[in-house]
Amino acid sequence: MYRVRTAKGTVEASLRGKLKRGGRKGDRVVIGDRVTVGAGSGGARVIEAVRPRRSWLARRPSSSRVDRVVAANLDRLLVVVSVGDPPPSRFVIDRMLVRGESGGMACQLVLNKVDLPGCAPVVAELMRAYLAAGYPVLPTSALTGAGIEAFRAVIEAGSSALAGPSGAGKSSLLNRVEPELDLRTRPVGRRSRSGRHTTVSSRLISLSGGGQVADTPGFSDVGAGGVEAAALGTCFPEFRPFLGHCHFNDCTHVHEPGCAVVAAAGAGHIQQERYESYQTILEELHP
Ligand SMILES: Nc1nc2c(ncn2[C@@H]2O[C@H](COP(=O)(O)OP(=O)(O)OP(=O)(O)O)[C@@H](O)[C@H]2O)c(=O)[nH]1
Ligand SMILES: [Mg+2]
Ligand SMILES: [Zn+2]
Repeated sequence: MYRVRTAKGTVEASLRGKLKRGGRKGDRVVIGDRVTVGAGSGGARVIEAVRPRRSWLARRPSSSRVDRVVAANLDRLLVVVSVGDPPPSRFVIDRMLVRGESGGMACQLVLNKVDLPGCAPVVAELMRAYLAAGYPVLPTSALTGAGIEAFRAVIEAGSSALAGPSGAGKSSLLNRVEPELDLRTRPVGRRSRSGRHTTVSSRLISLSGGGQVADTPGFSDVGAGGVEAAALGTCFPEFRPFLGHCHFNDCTHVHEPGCAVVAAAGAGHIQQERYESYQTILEELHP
């Protein structure tokens, strides 16, 4: 059953059979979808059609070869990582940003747990790196409340998805903004292998101050995919000024002579770590 918000309030509806079959191809009805609801037998309501999506958040479970869309039609993706416990991985951040860019969402980075002792150099380095790449960066602490008003201002406008490794503090941040939500959270060390993710299903939450936010289960790894190899460069905002200036039209920006992206990386206009993430993701798309 799905909960569908309509002009006359929220209704429960099931899926028309032909839409159910889409689920096997990874194309399910997800939070944020705009749907048409009709009458089924015996007064039940049925989702009959799903409108085309203007944006989407997809991931590829490690056990699967197809992407699964987990949220649709949201304005932005907030990639939430903790600056310690668990420690951040630049590659995981980059891969999530590519997911957001390729899904048509505006992306921001949230650095949570800035209260942790000794984290200042990590925070400073990540802020420098991602501001330089063109992303807004929000340092926060769900524990002390640092940065929470700035975080609130972002999520109370339009619609957002929070994604990031399990234990980064996504649910804790939402609880800090709106304690009434009372979302389940759990210490990082107490995650057994079977129940690694505390948040197990995605939901779209309407905040009392406006805005809607999807609290999704932690993505320890979103996997590569969702983007054509030829379009991967456009998912790195700081590459964009150089795209179209390579010697070859179909340049992959790896080994070609006269590549403007490689030259920009060599000259320090593109960070080495970001360029390496690009190469690694490209290899995953093109095994
Ligand atoms: N020190 C510190 N701990 C935090 C902070 N935010 C969250 N935590 C702790 O980190 C742990 C994980 O937080 P959750 O909010 O459950 O993490 P999550 O990202 O929602 O995890 P999943 O639902 O599994 O994806 C909990 O023990 C929180 O109390 C913070 O800003 N500082
Ligand atoms: Mg959670
Ligand atoms: Zn090139």
